[in-house]
Amino acid sequence: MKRIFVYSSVILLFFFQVLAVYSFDAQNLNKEVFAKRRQKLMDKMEGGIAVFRADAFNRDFYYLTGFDEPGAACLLIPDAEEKFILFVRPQSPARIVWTGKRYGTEEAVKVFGADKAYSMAQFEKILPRYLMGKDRIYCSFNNKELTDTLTQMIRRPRDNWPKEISNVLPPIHDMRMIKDSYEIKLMRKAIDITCDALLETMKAAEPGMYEYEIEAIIEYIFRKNGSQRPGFPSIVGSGPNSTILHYDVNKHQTQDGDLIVIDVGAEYGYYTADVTRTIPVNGKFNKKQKEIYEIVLEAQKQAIDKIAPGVGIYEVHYRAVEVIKDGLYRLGLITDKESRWQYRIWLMYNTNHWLGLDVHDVGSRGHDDGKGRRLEPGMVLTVEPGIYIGEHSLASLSETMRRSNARKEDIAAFLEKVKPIVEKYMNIGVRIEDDILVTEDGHENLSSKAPRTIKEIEKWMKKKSYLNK
Ligand SMILES: [Mn+2]
Repeated sequence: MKRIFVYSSVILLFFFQVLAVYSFDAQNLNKEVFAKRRQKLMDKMEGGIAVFRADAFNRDFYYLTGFDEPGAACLLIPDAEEKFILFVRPQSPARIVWTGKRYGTEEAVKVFGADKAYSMAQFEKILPRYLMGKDRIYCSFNNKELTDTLTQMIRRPRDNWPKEISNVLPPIHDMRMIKDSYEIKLMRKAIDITCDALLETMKAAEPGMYEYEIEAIIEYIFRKNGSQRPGFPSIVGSGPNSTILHYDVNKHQTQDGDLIVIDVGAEYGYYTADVTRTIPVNGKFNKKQKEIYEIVLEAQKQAIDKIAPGVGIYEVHYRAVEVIKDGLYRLGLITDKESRWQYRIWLMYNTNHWLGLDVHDVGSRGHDDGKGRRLEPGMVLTVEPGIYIGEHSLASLSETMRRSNARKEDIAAFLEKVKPIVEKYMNIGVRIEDDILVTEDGHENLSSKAPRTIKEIEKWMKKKSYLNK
């Protein structure tokens, strides 16, 4: 009797074990978070019906549904009893053998909270039934195929049939700009993992290592800590490659004396981090590297200090630019602080972008009055000034100049003056990037765990990593 009890307990335990793994995603999904977002969007709609279709994973679709399988569609109908309709790939035992389980229609209701679920195969057939009686359709204008199909459909004159079609993305992207507490939790995790990877890299880096070895350490720490993947291709650029903004070939061997720009981000729960640190591969910044590094660090600090609700995102950028210009002028890399083109040779991009489900997250930075979009609590943005002095920098000058009003003789005089200074700092590229959450009374640097000061970085680089013994 006792023995039977033990056996059955083991079997029961095994059964629950399987169930626990099986329903991992279901347990993780916070249904209410997604329901709230859908309701918020429906509140912004003027009746009608929103139609979404995601043949591949789509971030806007995921944001509203939490549903992450490809081959899905969804309807949102504010005025109906059944407001949230999901179309999903059906469960198929024969398929499970090859590719594993799908959610299927049953879980679309149970796990994802759909009021009704259908097989995706029925989408085209069932859709007209839901369009009937609605005066307006909302859909994502990014999905050209769906937009075209729906436009065709409403052209056919019918009674009780939608007459208008509008883009549903602007209100969704406005919502996505302000992160809720659920999103901030995931972003904190993604950013923490990224900082841990950078710390391990600081310990492990040594001259002679290949860039891809450093990439491997970064991405090992990502996966080890539960990140699904890098949110974007990891950038590990050493020496001359440190001056190439989106260098991701990562195939060169580091040389003693190189700086390495490491621009990486773990993805966690579909949210990505985006953090950059620049480190000397041998563990010590030399004098010239320090001079450039300190300018970038000061620019980044002052830009971050500015971040608070009500401040325009361009004001943050221009704060960084002012500090960079001062520094470049001091070193002789620009000859005129007022020049609108000189500093752009060394810093050629806007130093902020939104961060979230996308690494360059949705939402415009705004243009209206030159200050840009005003910051609000819950926004997350990166601050990533840099200075890049490469072989190509001056060569690209004539191309850059075509877009400015710089006079030929001014350019010639400038080149004459700065050439020797450029030689001095050749192949030094520095970028420092942190992820900043706008809070009610200012901001929080979510990536402060990864050291930025020269002293701290050099201290960390003296330690040994367990990964390169
Ligand atoms: Mn970035």
